[in-house]
Amino acid sequence: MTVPAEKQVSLLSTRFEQLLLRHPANPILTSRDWPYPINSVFNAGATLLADGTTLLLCRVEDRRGLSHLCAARSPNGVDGWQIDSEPTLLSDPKNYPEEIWGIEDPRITFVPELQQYVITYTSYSRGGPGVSLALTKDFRTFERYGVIMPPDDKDSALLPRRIDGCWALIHRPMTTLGSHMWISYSPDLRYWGRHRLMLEARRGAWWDANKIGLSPPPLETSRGWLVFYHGVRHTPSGCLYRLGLALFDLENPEKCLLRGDSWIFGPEASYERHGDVHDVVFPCGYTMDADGDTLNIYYGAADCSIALARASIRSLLEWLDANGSCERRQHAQD
Ligand code: BMA
Repeated sequence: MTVPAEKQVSLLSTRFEQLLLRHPANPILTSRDWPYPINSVFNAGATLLADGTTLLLCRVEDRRGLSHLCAARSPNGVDGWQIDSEPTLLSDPKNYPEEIWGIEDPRITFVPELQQYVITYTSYSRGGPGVSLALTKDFRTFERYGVIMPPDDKDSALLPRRIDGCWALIHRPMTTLGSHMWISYSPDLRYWGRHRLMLEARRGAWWDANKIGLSPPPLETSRGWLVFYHGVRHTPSGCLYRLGLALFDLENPEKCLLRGDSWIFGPEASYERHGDVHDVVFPCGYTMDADGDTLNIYYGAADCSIALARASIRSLLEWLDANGSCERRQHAQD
């Protein structure tokens, strides 16, 4: 007898604590939902608008292989999506040459001080991927600040408030020593400095060895900044993208308080295991329910679709208390 794919997933999953629960309607958005011809839709930034609408700013790949961003709005964050009838934010290589090969993987931070959403995204330049920033009030018009971190750099998000008077940006420069998470500071969102290593990829056989990156923007909790990050494991059959959890000090966000040893979410369902790029779960955003505890995490699945998983902030913190340490980071630095 063949066990249906979804049953196999739940059999596998019951062996570990399930912190992120997949929505039964997954995948919630695919290329078939799009009002114009596209290859794929994945890796979406997410936010709740003032009227309670869920807005996803989706990475859409066309059939040249280049990406742009397109907004999808839903009253409940699961279905009934109203998708912009044409690209919402297209690359503009005439004015921003760093966007020549498209724009990708947006993260959205609502900044109360500015009363605007700050979007950080990957601009794909001739020199490789860099980080660009744009501001918007309504996801219809955008003020572009251009490239703020030169190549190779990506996986970036802004903290929603200043730290010690400065804006703080997490990002992932690539170096010959590995791909680690860094944090940089700015007085005005344009000029960045005081670069600090924030979280290192581990080494050897670890699931998050050699290459990590921020997933959605950090979430401010009373215990610290809760950070989902992805770890990339290189295997003979390709890369495995999984999700880990860490907690950072509220007023000193480069200080790691806790880091989980194991991943908390990885590709298991068929739409995560098979696609344009197999075995990828890649969240770029979440919304929070009115209970102040439930997170709706939106993630790209296998670079082909957008899926939704729910998690409780309280349970994530409890899991970190039981499973987190920062010793290994200390060792790595030593
Ligand atoms: C990463 C990013 C993501 C992508 C992932 C898997 O490097 O480029 O956009 O989802 O690879 O292909």
